[in-house]
Amino acid sequence: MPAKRLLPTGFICAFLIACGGGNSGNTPEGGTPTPTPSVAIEGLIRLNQLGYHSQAPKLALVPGAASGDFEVVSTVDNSVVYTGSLSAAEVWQPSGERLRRADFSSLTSAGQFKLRVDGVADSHPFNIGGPEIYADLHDATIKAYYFNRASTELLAEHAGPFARAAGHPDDNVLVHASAADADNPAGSALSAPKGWYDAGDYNKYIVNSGISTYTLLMAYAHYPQAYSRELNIPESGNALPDILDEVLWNLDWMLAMQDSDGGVYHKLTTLRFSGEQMPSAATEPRYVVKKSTAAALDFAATLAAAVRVLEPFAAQLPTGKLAQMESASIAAWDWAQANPEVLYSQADADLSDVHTGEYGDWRLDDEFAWAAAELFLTTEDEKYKQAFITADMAIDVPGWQNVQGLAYMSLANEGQSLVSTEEFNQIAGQVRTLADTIVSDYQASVVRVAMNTEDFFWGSNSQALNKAMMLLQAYRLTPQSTYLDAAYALLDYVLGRNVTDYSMVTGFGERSPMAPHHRVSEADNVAAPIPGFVVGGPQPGQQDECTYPADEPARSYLDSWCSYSTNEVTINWNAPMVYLLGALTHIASQ
Ligand SMILES: [Ca+2]
Ligand SMILES: [Ca+2]
Repeated sequence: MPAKRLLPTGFICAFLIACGGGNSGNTPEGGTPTPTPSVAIEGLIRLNQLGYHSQAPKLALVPGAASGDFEVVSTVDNSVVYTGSLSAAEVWQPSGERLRRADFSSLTSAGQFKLRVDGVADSHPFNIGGPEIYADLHDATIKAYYFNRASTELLAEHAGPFARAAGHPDDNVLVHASAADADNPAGSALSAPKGWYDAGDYNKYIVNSGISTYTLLMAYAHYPQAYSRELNIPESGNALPDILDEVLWNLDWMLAMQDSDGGVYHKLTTLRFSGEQMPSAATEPRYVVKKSTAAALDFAATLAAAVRVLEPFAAQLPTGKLAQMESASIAAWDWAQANPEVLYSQADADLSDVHTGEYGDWRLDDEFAWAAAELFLTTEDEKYKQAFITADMAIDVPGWQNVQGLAYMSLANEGQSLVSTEEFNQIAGQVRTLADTIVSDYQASVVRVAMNTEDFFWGSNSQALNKAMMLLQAYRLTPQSTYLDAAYALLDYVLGRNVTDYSMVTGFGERSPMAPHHRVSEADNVAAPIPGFVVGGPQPGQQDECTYPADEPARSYLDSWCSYSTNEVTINWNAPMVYLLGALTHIASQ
């Protein structure tokens, strides 16, 4: 492998995003040097490495062996600005560690600080400030989608050191035998360009595109004020907010994945994962494979939601685009009605030569419920409302396989004028019940984060972020501070107030992943990973059989290319982070 180039300080800011928030944690010039405290206690102080909104709760985790008071000191002049007492030491079950909390929520003055505890190394520097402190991070988490665009060259003017040649034109995609029909025999070709690479690999999967694209659409729809900044993408400066330009890049691909009978191909893929190559070098044949019910329903839901969110911009879109999306959505729904149990499994004989991500799902009531809810809100046709009621799905934290929470999210935000009071109360009641459970877990947690042992599964960071997104749905119905506090705690967790001491977003925080399982970042000859990607996070499965520093669910994380089970990136893990940052930034500015 070639030697990697190191980036000069500030390079990412200069080329990629209009940085200016100053939340990089650099020591300011001219301050009194901080004396090194004596370190006798093993373990680190862990906190949100990006920082805290002034009005937000502010907690840090301190090793249980420490005791007494803690101090918050200014990084500018080393003055003590706050003193408090540590909580009692308790074991946090998911990590097995004895931990104490330092609560400095009542410190609201803006500035850059460190936390100091006798016998422990000083914390990473962190900021307290206004709504703008997450602006650069928010922009980067959206721009990550641009960096994962298929079928296009990334120019230096937009991508800086991460400029790259185009790859995967996807204008000559083969029809796999599992997808063949009279119109499209096996081996015939079709065109399905654009879209985003799903993750660290170069394939494109409809199921995971659904929840990701929907979440970005709602991020904009619920907090449009948070999307006025431009992201320096090719479409910056046109009449559309850049986040919607980004979404359209993927919607164009999704539309091309629909067959003439309304069915939707499950994925566009090579037969095996490619090597650690740049996109332009990964030229193996690509296929559309079997049409599945899950793909049809996730497609139907996402396209229906897109029609509503994009409607105000109809004049800026190609003529007929919204009508095309709506009829595509309805056609996919109709196909799923006629084909309600076409499951996708690579254990089946007709897919035995396909070895890439499966996104298999054996329970589809939730996909029916979600597509029904979105089509009801878009068309106002009562038959879809009835289908949602018939699916009879209780709310849950959303994930790619478990999407009924998205139905409740849409209905709670947009359904009030379309359903009876009793029906709306039921929908809102489900949202509040879920949020109240998350709040109870938050309040009962030793670390004051609503992450229990069972939440540490593959992509645990997205579980944290999707819980936060659902808390915000309850907050939108009833602006109760505990919903917001529990959501802030989940953000803190992902940004460093976790036992790994990593801020789990590439390029952000004093210690962030340097070797994500992301082919472009691995192959691009730039030492730094592409910024703005949320990695999967700790979970005890260790399916990649790499060597991990610990086995406990909350500690089983490895910053290595090897660790595809904790250190990969995907479009559905970034999306709830985009949503959360937009929401909290907007709420903090009120
Ligand atoms: Ca734009
Ligand atoms: Ca499902």
